[in-house]
Amino acid sequence: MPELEPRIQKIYDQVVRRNISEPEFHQAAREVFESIGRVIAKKPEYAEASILERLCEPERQIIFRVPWVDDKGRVRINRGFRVEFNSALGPYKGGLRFHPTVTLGTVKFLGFEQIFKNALTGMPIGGGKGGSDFDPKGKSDGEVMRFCQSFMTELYRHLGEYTDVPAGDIGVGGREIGYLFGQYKRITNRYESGVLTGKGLGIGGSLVRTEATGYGLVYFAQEMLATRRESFADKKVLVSGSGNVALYAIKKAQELGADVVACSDSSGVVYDAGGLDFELLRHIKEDERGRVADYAARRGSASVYRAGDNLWTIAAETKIDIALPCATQNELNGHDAKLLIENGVIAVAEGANMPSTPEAAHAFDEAKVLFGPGKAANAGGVATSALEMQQNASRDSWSFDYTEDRLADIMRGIHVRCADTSEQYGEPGNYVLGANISGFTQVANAMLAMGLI
Ligand code: NDP
Ligand code: 2IT
Repeated sequence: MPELEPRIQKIYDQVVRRNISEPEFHQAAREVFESIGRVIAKKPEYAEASILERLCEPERQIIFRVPWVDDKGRVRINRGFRVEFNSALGPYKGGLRFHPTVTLGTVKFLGFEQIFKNALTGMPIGGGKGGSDFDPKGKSDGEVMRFCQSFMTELYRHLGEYTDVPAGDIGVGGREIGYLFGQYKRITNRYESGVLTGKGLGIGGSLVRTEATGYGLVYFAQEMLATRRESFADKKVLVSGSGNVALYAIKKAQELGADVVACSDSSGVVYDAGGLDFELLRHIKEDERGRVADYAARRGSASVYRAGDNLWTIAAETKIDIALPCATQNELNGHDAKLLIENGVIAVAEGANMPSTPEAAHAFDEAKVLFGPGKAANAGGVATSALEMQQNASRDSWSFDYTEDRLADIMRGIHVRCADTSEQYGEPGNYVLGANISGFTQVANAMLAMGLI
């Protein structure tokens, strides 16, 4: 692991001390810090104004009790979080994650990443994130609704279209956003469409928001590939996960001529040597809320299901050209990266937030594999959320094609920003460096312009 400059190391040590037991937050902060030393050396005004120290301290952190009643009439208690990290560029913006592993540290790492990601989109949105340790798996619609209503009964007072605008993330999709929006509307007596994004099409949602993160990821990867005169055509691709991001990454990669051979969930891996059947997979995951094992069972001999397996080891069996991790943080480790590199991977683009461990990310960098970090590569989701906010503010709704064109433009813009910045700092093609420095500079300049905030 690269060492930090002494001045930056001191700030990092303080972050660790002040945020004990939050290893994912430390990891996300360190990754940004590794890039920022060079900016501070060039622009001492950032250090003089303690910008880095301020950036690591959320503007506000909200933790609350979420009581709800299950179908058996039992009272259940979960913990709710919203970390309003930075509003220098606009209202706090970022998703809500419902997963049993969610802690304050998870939400802080996600909120921290979101600050730079949102800056990279070039849109006027600050960074925030929220969620709960509630597990929607196996819960009835009624249970999910009662949970969402209780969650919003506390959270509503902190939200607003000019204040804080949540959306989905793991375990939070159109169903949950609908219940949350309904409760917000009821409590406030306002039809404030722009307070949440990822809404259904009949209640102020935007076309393309469902597809946006996965499509945007593939657009970003396509731009990276083009720098080496490569494309998705005839490439063999692995996609981890099988949720919202994974599904639409699979769809767009297939549309561009790729052969996507495998995906996964937390129970196992499905490997179709002849390519995944997207429509069947989408139907099982979205309409039936099923598992990849159900998909494999329905595909019969076209498909092999491997319970509990590691998706990335498929690279040892068949040559994989492109890897798109789209499940969760730290799902691709140094060992997996080595395997992918040894077997000829040319590009890795992160659909999930921080799916590569630091060891994996450094291995890709050293091997000169094209590596698109999540804060750049998966920014299409939040960017399309900002397009949803624009439509809500103007009481308009745009066509699918127009919205997708805007998304594609935004992803090209992010790629240019990352590529230009990495070149400016002497490491052309280092998208991690480019994304961190470009995102940081925009936020830091806005903070300086607004005085001591
Ligand atoms: P979904 O809930 O739709 O899907 C998540 C997928 O990842 C599922 O297949 C799930 O499997 C798997 N997964 C989740 N947690 C784990 C775990 N601990 N171990 C193994 N597998 C796991 O979420 P999304 O597709 O929305 O999110 C996926 C990633 O993309 C996350 O990192 C999220 O932060 C990021 N992201 C999402 C955006 C969005 O717009 N939705 C935007 C940008 C980034 P299982 O069903 O078995 O849990
Ligand atoms: O990680 C992310 O960027 C998201 N989950 C989407 C956030 C949003 O506000 O659309």
